Amino acid sequence: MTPQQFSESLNELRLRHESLLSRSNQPVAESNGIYLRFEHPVLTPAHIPLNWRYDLNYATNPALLERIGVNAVFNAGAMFFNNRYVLVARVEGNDRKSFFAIAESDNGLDNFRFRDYPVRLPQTENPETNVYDMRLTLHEDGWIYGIYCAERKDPAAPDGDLSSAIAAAGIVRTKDLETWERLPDLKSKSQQRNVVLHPEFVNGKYALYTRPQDGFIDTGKGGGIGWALVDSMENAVVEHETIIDHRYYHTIKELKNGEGPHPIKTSHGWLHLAHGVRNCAAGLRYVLYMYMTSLEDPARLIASPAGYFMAPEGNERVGDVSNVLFSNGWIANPDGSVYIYYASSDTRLHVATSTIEKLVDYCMNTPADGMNSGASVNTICNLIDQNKSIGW
Ligand code: M1P
Repeated sequence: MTPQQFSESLNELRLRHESLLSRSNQPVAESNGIYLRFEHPVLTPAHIPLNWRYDLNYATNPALLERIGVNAVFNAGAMFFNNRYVLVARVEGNDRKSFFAIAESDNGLDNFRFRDYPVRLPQTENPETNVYDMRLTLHEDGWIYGIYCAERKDPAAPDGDLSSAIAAAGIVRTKDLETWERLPDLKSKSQQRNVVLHPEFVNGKYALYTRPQDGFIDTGKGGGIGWALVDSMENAVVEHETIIDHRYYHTIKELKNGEGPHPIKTSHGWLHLAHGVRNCAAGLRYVLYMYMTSLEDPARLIASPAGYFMAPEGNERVGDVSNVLFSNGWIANPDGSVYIYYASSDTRLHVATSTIEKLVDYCMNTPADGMNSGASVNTICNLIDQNKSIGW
């Protein structure tokens, strides 16, 4: 390219990028009444700033080639901070390494822009190979905690096994989402992924949602979403874990499940968003589901609507790891609306909107799983009878 062509191509690249970043996002008309999906994802690899990907110097990159590719932007922790909607996204490079990067928007629905640099995460003395899926919790102790999966190669893997890994919960905290203090990883007898900090003290202790698992991928005997009280986040140790949301045969969470973002407090109880996984001929299928726990005892289940809340649809079904919806971030607004940030197929991040009122209604009034086909038919027949009795 001549210098003139270089500057024209760069200009084109900038315009395309800017038009993507400033594109407005509208709800799609079709809805089940519970939530609204939006027409565009809020973050994709194409949202990554150009100066993270291109050497923009004509002298060293005269053909304007992309030097550092980004494969996916997904699974974001979320919070409202300093009057902005903030997402801590999982960014995965073409080199398969994930890292965190913060994108912000004024309205939470579109115009998300990444900050100047990705997050430089402090390391422990045993540096991890890969990090992902940060859950953000503004705790009543005044700190914002980020808990994420810290993945390391399994030191006990036999020669030639380059896949076995160990999942642990990495912990950082911050007051400003700029400077991060690394705390020791969560100590637990089992491997852990999808660990989430509850925002309030419970009996004077920090409360964690856990997901005990025997292996890196398989939860094995890990029975579901766990609950553990720990004395301190500076040396967090799981001494005792109870399962609060179990996995069951022939349900959407038969194979495994995991807490999403930290639950939202409502006057009816704590609202939880989680993911459930089942296996099928096409591979693992990840869907989102909800449940509620009691205000008096956040570990006690009070509502468990059957089945999934959201499942992959249309283009969401296709991506790097197809047939996956995953969420680790949502934001409850003061007006009662809730913005749910969910990723599809480990590739891109979307938003869906609902309200506390609708989500509580959904949880409390959707029939629970009867655990067999006959019970499901009875539930439908009861509804038909009720409707017939009022002339429908
Ligand atoms: O690929 C789907 C998801 O798999 C993992 O989640 P879980 O531990 O529940 O199986 C995570 O790697 C997650 O990031 C990913 O979206």
